[in-house]
Amino acid sequence: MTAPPLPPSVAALAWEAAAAFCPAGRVAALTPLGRGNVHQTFLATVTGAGAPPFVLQRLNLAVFPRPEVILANLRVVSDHVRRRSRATPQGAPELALPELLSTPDGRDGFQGPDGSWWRALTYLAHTRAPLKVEGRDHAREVGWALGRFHVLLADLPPRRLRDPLPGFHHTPSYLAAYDALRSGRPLPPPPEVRHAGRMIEARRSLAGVLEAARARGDIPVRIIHGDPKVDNVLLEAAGRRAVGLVDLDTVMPGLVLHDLGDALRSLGNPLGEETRAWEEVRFAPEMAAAFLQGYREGAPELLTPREREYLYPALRLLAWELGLRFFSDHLAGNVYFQAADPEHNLRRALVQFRLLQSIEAQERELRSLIREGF
Ligand code: GN1
Ligand code: MG
Repeated sequence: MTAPPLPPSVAALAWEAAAAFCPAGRVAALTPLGRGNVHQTFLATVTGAGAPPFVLQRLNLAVFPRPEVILANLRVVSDHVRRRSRATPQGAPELALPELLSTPDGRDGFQGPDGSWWRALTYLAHTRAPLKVEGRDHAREVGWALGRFHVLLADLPPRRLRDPLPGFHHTPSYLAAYDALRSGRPLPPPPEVRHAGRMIEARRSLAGVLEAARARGDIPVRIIHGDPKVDNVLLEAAGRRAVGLVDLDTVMPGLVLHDLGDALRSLGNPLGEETRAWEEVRFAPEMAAAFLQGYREGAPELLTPREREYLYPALRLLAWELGLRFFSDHLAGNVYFQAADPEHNLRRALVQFRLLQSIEAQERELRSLIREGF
């Protein structure tokens, strides 16, 4: 989505923050970058010192009230992956991650006089991040990158990371928050709103499927990305290989099934999650098959048989969970996900619910391609 224009006071702060990370050069331009729903992101170009461009982000403190936690986690994760990454024939790491830049006095963040928090990250140049799946090759590359990411972090003790977002991907909590928001009141009359409400009601029992498995000890806790949607995987600008992953704020101890379900619901939707044509949305099994093939190449021995059994429920769950989160935010007045207009989060929810119906209609085929894919 296009970020709303910054109020002049925030724009002035953005320049001040950028300058704080750039003592040697002069910041020449700040341009909006990416399509994140949470932080505000800019590319800062620098003149004068031959310094490379960098990424500047104003952190969303409503979503991440403890910026020091996400900054510390990012250091741990990027250091670990850099050390573990094998080198490509060109000498680059097999998987590049953005790294934190610090101010000359050694701080990882810049705090504005208005309480805002800003951080600077290395910009991974010569890459692109398609918003929607472009084809099977792309889906396979996304799978490979996520598999490598899981493997490279598999020996990092989960206690090295702090929980940046308590309750993230805890689906029963999202359902409880939805119920609290409704507090027994009927939904507003528009048919799309009623449809979204029914999509939630009819699947209440789905909410606990992974949490119950976690509580029984059926599936292990591992370090996950948390938000491996298709546009968080960087491809070579002039090629088709995946070369990096971005958006590491939700890297945390969790269930890889959350990552796998989220990546699948994202790249299995060729129209993309921002489409207005929500009634046309379909889940594409051939993309799922290519993704799983890539994941197996990246992480050949990681998943246990039990995790594989939960892959179909996880895919269903993650499409439903995101629909529930978008719809709840629509009812709450768009307080969490940045919205371009008042119906934006409703449309996003309808996209996920239509995807879910398509997933459910193809259950047999999907279960069998998952069985064959591993
Ligand atoms: C949010 O900001 P962005 O777009 O990277 C959200 C994810 C959702 C995603 C859907 C911290 O991520 O969980 O899957 O939107 N991130 C957070 O586009 O809630
Ligand atoms: Mg994100």
